[in-house]
Amino acid sequence: MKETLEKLKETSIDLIKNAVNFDELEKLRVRYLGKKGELTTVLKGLGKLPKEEKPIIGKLANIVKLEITDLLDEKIQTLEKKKLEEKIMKESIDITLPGRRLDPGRIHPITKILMEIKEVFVGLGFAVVEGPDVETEYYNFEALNIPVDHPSREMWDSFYFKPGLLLRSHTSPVQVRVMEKQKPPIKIIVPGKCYRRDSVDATHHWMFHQLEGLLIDERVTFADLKGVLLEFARRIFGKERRAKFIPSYFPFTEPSAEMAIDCFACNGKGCNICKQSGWIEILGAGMVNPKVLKAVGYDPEIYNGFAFGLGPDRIAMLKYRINDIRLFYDNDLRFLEQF
Ligand code: 2NL
Repeated sequence: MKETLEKLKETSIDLIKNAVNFDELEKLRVRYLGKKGELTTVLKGLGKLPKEEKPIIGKLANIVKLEITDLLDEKIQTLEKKKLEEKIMKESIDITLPGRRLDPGRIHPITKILMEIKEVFVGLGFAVVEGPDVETEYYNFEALNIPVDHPSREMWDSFYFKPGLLLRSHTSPVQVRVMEKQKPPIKIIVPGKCYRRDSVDATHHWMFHQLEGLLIDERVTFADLKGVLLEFARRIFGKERRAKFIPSYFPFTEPSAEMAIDCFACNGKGCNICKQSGWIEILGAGMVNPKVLKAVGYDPEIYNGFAFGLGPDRIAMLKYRINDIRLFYDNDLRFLEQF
């Protein structure tokens, strides 16, 4: 009997030690300590033993039972610990894994050129002003000395909401609004969107940008205009640029001129960009027409000034060598991602 117990103890300890999961462990518990378990059977059979063996075997059987119970408890704890460790391993974050790449987007080429141009004029002391895209005929045309029979006032050249109300065809009305509200000196630039009923092609779009400038003070000269605009041209297209001013016409300036710079691509020798002429027209300008000054209540005998208008779309096309204005407005990432 004693040997049976010793053997039972040995195998059970061995099996419990080698158990790899709770299932196996539970089976072993039933096998030894269950109602019909091997050890239980021994304990139940104690009564049938001879009197002198009873206490010895009984004591031994109880020791074995305690040992098995302890070992089972211990093993349960070991398995639980192992299970927890596995869970932690599985759920932990691998901080060495590279993160998902963010694509934060980028600056649109028109925005980029506007930032560059604004930087130049702000550096020269100009303030940046913006105004409404929807304008009245008065601010868009009348105050700017654009006569009623001027072609741009016809229905097919501007987007009208109703008679007297339209999408602005240039940014000039904003300057008129500023002059109405403020006394000279005035030194502003006005960037913004403009709208005209043009057919879309490589150089035209029904929505485009304009940036106009206005300087009003006492005794302003055409030399002031040339100084400011030459500085602008050199800052955007290179400090070696030269400029020429070609007589032109605008209803809101007198005299008026187109400003051309020597070609920044060929230094005036003649190339594709300047169409072999060596010169590139970059803006229109002039001395503000006294009629415009009168319309906003300024005395042209005291105040005068210069104004200019340029197309950021065109400037960006020249500077970044883009040959189609539609690329700015198609929202094609293959194009936009290059900026
Ligand atoms: C061009 C020419 C120009 C102006 C715009 C202006 C505005 C006021 C008074 C006088 Cl309020 N003039 N603006 C003057 C000359 C030319 O734009 O070719 N732009 C793309």
